[in-house]
Amino acid sequence: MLTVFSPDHALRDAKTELSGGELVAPYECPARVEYVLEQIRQVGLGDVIPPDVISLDPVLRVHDPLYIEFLRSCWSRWRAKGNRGEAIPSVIPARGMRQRVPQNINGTIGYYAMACETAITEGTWPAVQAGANVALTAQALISQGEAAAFALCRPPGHHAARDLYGGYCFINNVAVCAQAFLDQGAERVAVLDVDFHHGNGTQSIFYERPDVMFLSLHGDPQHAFPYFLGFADENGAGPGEGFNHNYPMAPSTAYDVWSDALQDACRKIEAYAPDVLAVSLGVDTFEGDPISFFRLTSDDFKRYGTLLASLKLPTLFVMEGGYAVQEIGVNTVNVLTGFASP
Ligand code: SP5
Ligand code: ZN
Repeated sequence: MLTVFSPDHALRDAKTELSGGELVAPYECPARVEYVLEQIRQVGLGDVIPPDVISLDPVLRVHDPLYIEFLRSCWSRWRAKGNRGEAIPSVIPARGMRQRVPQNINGTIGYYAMACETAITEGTWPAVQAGANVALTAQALISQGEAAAFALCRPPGHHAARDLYGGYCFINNVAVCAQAFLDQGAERVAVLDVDFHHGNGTQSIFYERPDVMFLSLHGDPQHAFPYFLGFADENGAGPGEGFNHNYPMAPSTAYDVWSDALQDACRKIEAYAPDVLAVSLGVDTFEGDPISFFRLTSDDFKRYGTLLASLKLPTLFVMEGGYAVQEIGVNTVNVLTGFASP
């Protein structure tokens, strides 16, 4: 299996994350994907290739142009106001407030935020853009006939909505790829999100559409980020009714229960008969993850990789979360080898 990777991910190197009322070192750090890369080489998964240079057009198929302009200009606008720390919002347009974009960057940033842990920094935009190009280059490989490809993206994407960043995400890489498949002739795309957290951004982008089925296995939002979306009764709306499936699961869920949910999701994917499968691959379901509460073991990742291969669909894997940095390489590559050599 080919992997697409760009060293430009390292430009996203925030010093702060708002956590428990403190500014801590971010969980979503550059070392994460370097461990994955090292393990890919260790097991000989396949060649690692750089992304193509791609315009923002496919990104603008799922994101608001003014939001993308905000991401591009946020850091310089933030600094120009005399702010000394990394860019985080202090006010959000909550219930009853007007949903309008203010001119002052201290307001603009709150308008576009779905969470406040994620700081915007000097190199964030070029890293985010490189990450989208990584995803789209892997997507193009599948379009051109590869059976599978791995987009080793960073930062992750699945919490980013049409005009919202947060949860460490800015551009929704998997959503951009799903739309690109459709724009290149696919009729139906399934997006399966196995990251520990609900893929609220991907869900919201496709919620009213039947051409993308979204399925997410995740920590019950009563207890886990993003808290305000990802419940079992969210099944899609309008023409998208019946094409969204959530599997919220309780603290301490292990592979027996988790894999039952995955098999149910696989049956729904089979019935949908998509042209292609895109997997939001987060490995923060691992028992050792510092911010999550599932109990998957490193071997379990290989097991479910094999399960995914039984769908026999062209499959694009897109890197999302996973914060047990020492083990992220083994866990991620176990999914890919379980898939490629079942
Ligand atoms: C892509 C992805 O996995 N995003 C996850 C975003 C999670 N944001 C909230 C993190 C809260 C961390 N709290 C740490 C408490 C440790 N004791
Ligand atoms: Zn996650």
